[in-house]
Amino acid sequence: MKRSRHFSLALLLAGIMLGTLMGCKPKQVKDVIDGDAAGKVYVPPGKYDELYMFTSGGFSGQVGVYGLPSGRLLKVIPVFSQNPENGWGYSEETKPMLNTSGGFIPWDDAHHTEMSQTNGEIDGRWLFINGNNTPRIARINLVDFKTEEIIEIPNCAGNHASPFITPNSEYVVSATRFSIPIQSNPDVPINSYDSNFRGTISFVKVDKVTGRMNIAFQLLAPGVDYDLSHAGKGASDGWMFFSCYNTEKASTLLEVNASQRDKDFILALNWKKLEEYFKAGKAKEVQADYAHNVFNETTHTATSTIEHSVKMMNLKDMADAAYFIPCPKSPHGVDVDPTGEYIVASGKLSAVIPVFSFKKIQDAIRNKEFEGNYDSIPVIRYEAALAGEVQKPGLGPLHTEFDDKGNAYSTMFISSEIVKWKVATQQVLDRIKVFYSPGHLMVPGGDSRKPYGKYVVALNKITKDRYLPTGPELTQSAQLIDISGDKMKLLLDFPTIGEPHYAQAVPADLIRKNQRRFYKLTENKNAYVTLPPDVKVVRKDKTIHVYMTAIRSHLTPDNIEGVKVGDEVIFHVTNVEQDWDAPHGFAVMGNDNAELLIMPGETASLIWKPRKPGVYPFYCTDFCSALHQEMQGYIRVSSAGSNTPLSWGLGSDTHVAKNKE
Ligand code: K7E
Ligand code: CUA
Repeated sequence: MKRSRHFSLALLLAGIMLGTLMGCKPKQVKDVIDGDAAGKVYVPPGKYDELYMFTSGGFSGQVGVYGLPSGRLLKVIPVFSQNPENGWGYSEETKPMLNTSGGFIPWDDAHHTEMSQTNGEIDGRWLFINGNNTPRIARINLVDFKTEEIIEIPNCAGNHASPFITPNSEYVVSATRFSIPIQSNPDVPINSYDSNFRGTISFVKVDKVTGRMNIAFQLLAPGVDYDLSHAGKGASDGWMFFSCYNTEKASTLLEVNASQRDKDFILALNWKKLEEYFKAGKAKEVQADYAHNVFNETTHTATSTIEHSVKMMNLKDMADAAYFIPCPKSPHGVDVDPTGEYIVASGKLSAVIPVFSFKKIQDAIRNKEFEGNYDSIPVIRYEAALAGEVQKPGLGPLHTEFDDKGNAYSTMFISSEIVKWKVATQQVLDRIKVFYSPGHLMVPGGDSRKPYGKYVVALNKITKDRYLPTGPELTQSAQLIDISGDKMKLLLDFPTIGEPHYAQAVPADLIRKNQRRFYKLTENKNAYVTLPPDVKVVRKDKTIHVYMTAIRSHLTPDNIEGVKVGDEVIFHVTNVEQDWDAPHGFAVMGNDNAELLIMPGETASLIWKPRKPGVYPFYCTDFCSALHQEMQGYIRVSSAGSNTPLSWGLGSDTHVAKNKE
């Protein structure tokens, strides 16, 4: 009996997928390309784009920075993955950023960009992003587009409902996608899911001035899958909403077994109340190891500290702080409109999009309009919380963003379209095809209290025939759509790095005016910072430190002798330029890590272990001047037993090491 139900559900899913493949799409879907599309996306040479867009790099672990409306890629910011282009995660200064309680982990799966907010508006200071696989949250400083901090989230598996921010950047919040056995002995049978598996929700405090993160408290929560989240704002400020699936608590064949119940949940948390409980001392300290990595902008060096405990509260003991709201069919996105009154939940297999009213949720709580409990948490009656449903939006609703005119835009993964509807009436106004299968979508400022509007960007999972083919592995893509009029109009397709789950965009001025152009040498506190008179080479046992400078167009020293096989050479290169756009690179023949790309005023270090005697060239890897090709030198390596003295020089200025070997 049970088996046949599984089978028929699988058939239904297969039918939907087949329908998509065979191109059966809902009627009235139009492919509208704006007649003046070229004019609307053309940014003449030498002119700037109107907006910065930040995309998550998905399985690349990085962040992409694009200009809109041109779609030009401006930068890849390395976050959770090593990046040979600039030595991120390879240089000695940056390696600690990728440290975790489980050691050095040079890759992750990044999903949600989240910019800091003041008063519910994007303030352009920091960009947060989650590492999904090895649970981590990173913070990028938008003054220099550099990852400045990464904190690991313990007691978490699949840091997916993360990092969603509260309206004054009080917290970035993270919830587990996968429930797991938490605490004491986690070695339990998988089929004991129901009794042993739990979720956690972490409130990570953000310092108002420095942006520094620390885990304030964690909540032990029912053992379901927490998928996505958004903070309340305006009317609903102080609350946080999470989509939950697998309320069936299945641990195998979730495709079928987690799709049994007609409704799963939205979890509504009163975080201000939870904060009060926490301040009143309701949390227990539990043992948990996690790394907290910080990049210091004056030492240009990261440190990694392992922390050993977190404060935990059990959600079911937190009276009046948590409520479930039934939500059809495995909800994915949960999005809050700019006023904070409407909470939109997208059930992946649902035929409607439910829109909940914050006011009605509050009334229902006051009047105890509950249909029962789930794991000791009251479940509000669906109708009591509902403002209305968007009827026939399309197939496979995933995510919703908002414009500045009271409209919402939702992605339909299966029917490959964006649907525009009116938030207050839930009436569908327009729809446009996208190519193909959008996940998230993004309106600039579209998850904040003050959307900028003008465009929506579809972040598509499948590109198939949209670009020149590149073998089996194809690019991901974004599509820019004009939403300034009543009808949505397609303007531009452009490829993206990795898989762009979520993205955010803001008017360029908000960020451009704060840009750092170089690091001041006078403020460089790196342990190996070197100014021209202090250039030297120092042996400490089998480690040789080269205190090197780089300036157009020479590296000092450029001749080094006295290195022996078995030594480890560390080149500490200070770029002594004090000018915008004057980086130098550094590589030495056979170095088995990556190059260094050193910004003006910065110091970076690279380890090199020569394997056999010889003379090895090193050079600047960034074409920095007319005499860039001359920016080169040699290092001589002698056999292990040789007595070649350690010496270095530039031109006629040569030195021999005074220190004893
Ligand atoms: Cu929908 Cu990870 Cu936000 Cu991808 S998630 S699409
Ligand atoms: Cu410095 Cu090329």
